[in-house]
Amino acid sequence: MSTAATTFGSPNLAPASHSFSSCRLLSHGFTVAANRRVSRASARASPAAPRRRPEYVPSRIDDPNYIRIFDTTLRDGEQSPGATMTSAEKLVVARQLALLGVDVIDAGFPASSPDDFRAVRSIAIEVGNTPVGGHIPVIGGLARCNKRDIDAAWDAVKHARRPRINTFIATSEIHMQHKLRKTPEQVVAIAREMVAYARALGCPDVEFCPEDSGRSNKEFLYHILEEVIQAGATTITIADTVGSNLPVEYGKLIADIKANTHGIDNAIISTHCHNDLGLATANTLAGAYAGARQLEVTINGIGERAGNAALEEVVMALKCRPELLDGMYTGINTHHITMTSKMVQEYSGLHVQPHKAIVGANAFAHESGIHQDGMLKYKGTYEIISPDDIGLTRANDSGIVLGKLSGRHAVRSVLVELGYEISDNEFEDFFKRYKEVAEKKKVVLDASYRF
Ligand SMILES: [Mn+2]
Repeated sequence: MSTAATTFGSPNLAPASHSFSSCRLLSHGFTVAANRRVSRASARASPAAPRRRPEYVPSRIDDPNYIRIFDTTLRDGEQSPGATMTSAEKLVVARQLALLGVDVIDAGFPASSPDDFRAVRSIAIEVGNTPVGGHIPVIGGLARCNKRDIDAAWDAVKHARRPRINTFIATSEIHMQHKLRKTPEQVVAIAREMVAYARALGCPDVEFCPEDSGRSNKEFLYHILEEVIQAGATTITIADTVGSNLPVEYGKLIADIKANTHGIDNAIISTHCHNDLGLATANTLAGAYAGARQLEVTINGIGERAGNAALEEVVMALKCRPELLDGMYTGINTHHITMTSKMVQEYSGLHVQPHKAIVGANAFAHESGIHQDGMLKYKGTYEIISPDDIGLTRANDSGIVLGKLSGRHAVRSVLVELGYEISDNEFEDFFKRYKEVAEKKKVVLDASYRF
């Protein structure tokens, strides 16, 4: 239904203007007219007013409300069965992620294959040195806690202006015992040593993730995190690796880590949530609410098994409801969401379901008569987000899709749009016949009204 261009790879897309103001649900309870970008000059004073992205410092963020968006589409997303992308495709997606304004691009796992090493290296060289709207994203590479992986990650990302090594080791009893076959103290020693090794290579920005944090003993987590922060970790990532946490549980885990880990103020806390129970976005927001200031997400929510938290869902929730999220905001230029979603669908081969939040084909479509009537009168009646806000151009302005449940108002407005002028009596006759056809077909006319 979108008419957005489908030629990918061109960096010459729409200008990177930010509009933080066109969400229809605002903190003061008033609404903004549909499809209207509010310029910075006219932006109202509210918690969602545009702010500058704070200067990047690995271990701290000078604005307590700023949320870093760490996109792992090219790493965790690529771990989706069947989603493998070529290094050339990954470079094109990375350019698009920079345009979208993500803070960190998790570009891949350099030790996993020579092609992935090349992909991460070329992203670091090009995207990691090219300012887009005055901003250069951090380029990260994944490494297990061993020297070979860390060396490969560093060799790939060191070309970027802002390189990051992202290393991990499992900390849950079940993983340490059955997968690593190591004692907890051995795991702590390895983590501390490998974080220090990554810093000693010259990497100023090291992320450490206790894998399966969501099922790890909390006291043990506080202990290992204290050790790695002391060894130089600048971001620590709390991963619900298996997607089993509930929002209240995950939020408490982040809050407890913040309250009980010595030295935690010297690092950024990050979320990493999987969607096995359909809770990845909810858990991510609970994490942010509890103090996490980096959120790991993927475009369209792709990723291992049921996927990761979706960038578009997390970012639009933060944008739409800042009053409930303590005024948190991101540096994402949401106008590029639709284009980025389409690109990742095409390159990964993973197509989103029609009712997928934000980017599904039906996310801004209205078929029932009651909803259509509301939409034709005032779009805020049934839409909390302006399609314009995510760069979606609809075939018709109100997102009307004609079907069995459509009413007179919508059917008549479509006829007028098509250039038919008919009397009230003629319309009643037409409408009766329309309903007969509509009962037999799923959609009478597609979004562009072609039979
Ligand atoms: Mn993951």
